[in-house]
Amino acid sequence: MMRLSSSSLPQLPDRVEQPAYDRDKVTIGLVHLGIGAFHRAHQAVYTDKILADDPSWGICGVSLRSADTRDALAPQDGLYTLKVQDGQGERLSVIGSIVEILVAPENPEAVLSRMADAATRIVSLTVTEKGYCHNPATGTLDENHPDILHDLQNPSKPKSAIGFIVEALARRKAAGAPAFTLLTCDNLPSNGHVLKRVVTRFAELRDPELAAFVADVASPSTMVDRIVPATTDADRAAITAALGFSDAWPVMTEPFRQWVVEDDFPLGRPAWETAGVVFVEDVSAFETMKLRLLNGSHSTLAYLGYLAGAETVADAMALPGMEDLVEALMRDEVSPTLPPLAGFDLPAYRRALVERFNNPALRHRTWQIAMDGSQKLPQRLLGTIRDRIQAGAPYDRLALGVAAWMRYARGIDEAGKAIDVRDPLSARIAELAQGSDDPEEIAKALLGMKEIFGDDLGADPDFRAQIVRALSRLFSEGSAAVLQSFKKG
Ligand code: CS2
Repeated sequence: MMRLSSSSLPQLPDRVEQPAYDRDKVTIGLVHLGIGAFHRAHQAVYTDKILADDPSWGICGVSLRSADTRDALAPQDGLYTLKVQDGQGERLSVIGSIVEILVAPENPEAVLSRMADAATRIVSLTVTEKGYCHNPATGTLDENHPDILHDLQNPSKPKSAIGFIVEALARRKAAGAPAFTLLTCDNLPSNGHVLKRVVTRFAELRDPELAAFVADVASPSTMVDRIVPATTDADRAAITAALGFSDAWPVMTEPFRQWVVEDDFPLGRPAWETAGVVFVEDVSAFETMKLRLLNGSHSTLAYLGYLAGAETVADAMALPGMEDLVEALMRDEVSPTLPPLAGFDLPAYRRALVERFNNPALRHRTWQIAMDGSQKLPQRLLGTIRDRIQAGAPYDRLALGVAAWMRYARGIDEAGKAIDVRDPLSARIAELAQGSDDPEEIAKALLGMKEIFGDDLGADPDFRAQIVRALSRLFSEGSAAVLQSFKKG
């Protein structure tokens, strides 16, 4: 079987959409840190749509850790297939906007010179929550993070996104070149502010003059949304069969996509609005809505679903009681906390979420969403809980989500088997919570983790009582039975 590449484009089946521009004319204007599946199903797709009008915005994708993506895409000239699917059908497109791929650990210098190049006007990121090397409860730089300590010692051989950004900005400053715009696309509240805060603090630790330059960098906040499960071998085989060419690195996604961006790009930006991006002055209301409704529900259903034996989100939604729980969580507990969005149909948004979670064509594993819970909980569930407490309003479903995280992150499933918990804090969580199976003790130990629960929530007696109640039910009845009790009618 021949490989997908520039030379195979003319032979692809007609139904496969192709880049509508001459890729040889595309030059690099944007460097993206973290070219995982999400970037390739989201920002790279929006950019693919504008390159015919302006070929100066090609993407240089950077992997900060593994060489997998480069190794898979280099023989394919950077091309890959995007499969958009739901219960009704599927659409295939070959995406061509990534024209260079660099692997940071192999050659940090190549990454830094690409970022420092005057033609690079935007540096965007999808490095996941933990990639910001910050304290998730406060949104400030974790100055004891091993990568941060390393990057302060070795500024020209950084490991973290933060280290790369600051060193590249230092080089631009030294060359008298203007700073690029930072564009974070991770699921963090006020993501642009958080990024700006951590890079400025990091620069301060290096040199105060550099910090002044970094403090002036534009760092608009964004809200990104598209559900993108990890690609499987079965996906690769299906794409290869459909294309007649093999594709080692396709991405699977849903029809829905949304990107809301604050319009602050001193060196210019792609005309992404022509591809459906919404530019606004302040993205925070969109961000809060998406993080609390979509991601808050996602995490809740991932932990409860995993514990009840559901492999995918769609399987979890099919558990008796789950859909009712998620609907009530969104409607009664989350929605009243959301800032107003003029003209926005919130009930329709919630209905669409339920439908998206039920998408039968996506095999989105609960285990994938369950990852990095310590980094996700604060913005997905805990902020909402704080608002409910302040309003004197009930929040038992939200508390159940947090308790399910504890039950999961402790690392032992309902049958007594080990769970493969992926979380930067997994070792500490296990140490704190595995010694006992008493809900009181587990809640007490985990609520003491201030980097997750802050100084306030962990010490709130009502919150603790709710967590203990939910955890006790999860231990004594099991997740499936707890879910059943939410079943309507
Ligand atoms: C998910 C998100 O993995 C997760 O934690 O909740 O990746 C989610 O699919 C996206 O934010 C959807 O836009």
